[in-house]
Amino acid sequence: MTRLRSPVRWFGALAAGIGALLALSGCGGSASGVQAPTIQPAKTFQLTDFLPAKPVAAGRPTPLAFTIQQPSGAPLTQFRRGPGPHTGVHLIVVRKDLSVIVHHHPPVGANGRISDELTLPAPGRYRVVIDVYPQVSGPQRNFQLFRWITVGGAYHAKPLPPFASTDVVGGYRFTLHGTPALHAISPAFLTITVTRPDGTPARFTPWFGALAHAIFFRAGSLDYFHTHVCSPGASGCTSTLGVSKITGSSTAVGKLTVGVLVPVGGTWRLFLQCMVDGHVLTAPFTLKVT
Ligand SMILES: [Cu+2]
Repeated sequence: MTRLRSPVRWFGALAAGIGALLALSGCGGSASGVQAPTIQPAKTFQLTDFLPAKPVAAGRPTPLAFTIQQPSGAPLTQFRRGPGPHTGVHLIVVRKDLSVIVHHHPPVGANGRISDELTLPAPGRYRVVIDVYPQVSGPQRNFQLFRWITVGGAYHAKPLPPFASTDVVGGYRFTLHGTPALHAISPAFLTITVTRPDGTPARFTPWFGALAHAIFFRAGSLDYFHTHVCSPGASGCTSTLGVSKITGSSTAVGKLTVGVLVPVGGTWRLFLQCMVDGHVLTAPFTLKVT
């Protein structure tokens, strides 16, 4: 999905280059009497008036705001709605070394302005992924827009932890069963069980429209994908990558069948997020994809 927009950007750059060449060679001037074609910049969705515009301080609440501009130039104000997770605007901020993740679904103002606040704990660069579900007719599904935020200070990258099948978060134990064999563009499933601190199976509370969110980032390039586990019978839970589709499921208390679908091989970090007993839990797993 991240790749869909690049040809458009490339065309925009090409168009700008041709425009510059025409101007340099004098072909576009009215003096010659030749009518050159007028080439407009490529029309795409883009972010405008993004905040923060400057590096921010670690550990302090920072306003984050932006408007999504439509190809027409007007702000995007209509977003998909409904009970599932594929609605509105998803804001995901990840540190370059994948040691920190923030996942919000900020509200959208009537004028399309999206305003949020986040606290980034440590210096370094953070990738902002804005996953947008517009309410538009036609085949357009969701798309992503990107920015970087810099947190001032000396950056010390944390090495990515190796694969481990168990992750304990706030006393809740996430266990990945079996050894996953994962391949790019090929849908696969991970069976993960979650138990409470007292050992009983965790009961998931729907959060942002899903029982669990599986957010995938590739180490180094920060390629991104996102799948969901929804309540049985829920709609709007399927993620699509090209012609591949995937939907997670939960058939027993404390059990998640998590869909994995990523565009390229490499080392990926899965951030599995769910709400249990009023706590939002984020369990990261390192995965190898061939
Ligand atoms: Cu999600």
